[in-house]
Amino acid sequence: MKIRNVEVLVACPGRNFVTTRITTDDGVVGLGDATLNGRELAVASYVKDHLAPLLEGVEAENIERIWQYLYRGAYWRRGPVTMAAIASIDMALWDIKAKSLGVPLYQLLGGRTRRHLLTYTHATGRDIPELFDAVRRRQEQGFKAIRLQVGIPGLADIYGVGTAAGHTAGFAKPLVEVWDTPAYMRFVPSMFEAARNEFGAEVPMLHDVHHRLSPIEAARLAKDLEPYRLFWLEDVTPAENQEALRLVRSASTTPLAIGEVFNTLWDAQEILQKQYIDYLRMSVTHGGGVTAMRKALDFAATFHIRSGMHGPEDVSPVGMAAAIHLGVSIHNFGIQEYGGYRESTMELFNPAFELKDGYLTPGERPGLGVDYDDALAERHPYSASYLPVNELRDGTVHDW
Ligand code: EZ4
Ligand code: CO
Repeated sequence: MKIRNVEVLVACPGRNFVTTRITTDDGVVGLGDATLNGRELAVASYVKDHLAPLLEGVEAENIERIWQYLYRGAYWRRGPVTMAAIASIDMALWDIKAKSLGVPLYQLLGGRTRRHLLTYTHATGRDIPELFDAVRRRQEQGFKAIRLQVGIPGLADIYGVGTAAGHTAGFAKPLVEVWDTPAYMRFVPSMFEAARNEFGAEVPMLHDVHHRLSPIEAARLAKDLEPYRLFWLEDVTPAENQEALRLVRSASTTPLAIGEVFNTLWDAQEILQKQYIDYLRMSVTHGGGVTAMRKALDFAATFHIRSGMHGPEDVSPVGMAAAIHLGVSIHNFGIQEYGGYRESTMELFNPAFELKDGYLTPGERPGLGVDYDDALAERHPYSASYLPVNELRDGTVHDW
């Protein structure tokens, strides 16, 4: 079974998605997610201009070899553009192999280790009452675990809340958000105190700091939030300097999750080995595909670290399907983020996975269980869009 062609499909059914489609000489079609929010066309070019020509005529069955060929063979390794491109090829090849054998992908990964996957979704509000309404709506939809993000008094827009909330299509230039660390650190613990009083001790609650704190600030926030027993505190500090997490770890027992911007196991090596985190946030889409993520999560397992794969709306349903198949097969699954998709996105990809009562199942369709509707995609052309950037009150660029 040889690769006949590799296509790159770009569409914007409300937000941009990049999808790699591989067709074999006997007509089996596989899909892979290559979406890199705000840098979509760079990955599209990487696949179209640099990978597709190398893959035509190659045996589609040899997934591990192809992964090594694309990773080692390029000389230039790692980085989000390269790894999202490789991930999309890898996903498409796993999709093809499972379809050609007539089984859902998780069967090739060792079968199921659990019935279904616990998910968490997002609740946001400009203030606490609005946030609590959002939490109630999410609970009514069946979600058990919820990420809470709230506006900070005095700040117009902050991560996850405000005009850029959802940061989807139509931001042809990045919006600017204004950030104030002391204001944030004063307010967030009071929000979680109120949330525990309102919703009780049992609801798993999460929070995303989005890389905004220095190590000593992160340590204090983790400590201040300790009484509210978060499921996890995410991206407390930018993780380029991983040794910085030692300070946060020694200050509190609030569980930590990091890794949504990581692309390879090497990016996570130190925080895994030193057990600085509890959940690894790398996604299949940005972590080099099913082949690489399986290895990364097996490695994490030896340090008692569980999966918490990134699952916002900008990981396409193809990437989400890959995460779900992997999640039901690994032993050290933790939780799956599920941002949810608008209807136009679900129509475009027609995923077999199902969300019921806050739990995801992969479905039983062969392969990843996703399609691609070319006619529908044509009605939603690419539209340049960027995430916001963040500035301090004096105009200093800050982490977003
Ligand atoms: O801002 O996916 O945990 N989720 C997140 C996301 C990220 C976007 C970046 O493309 O932090 O909402
Ligand atoms: Co995040």
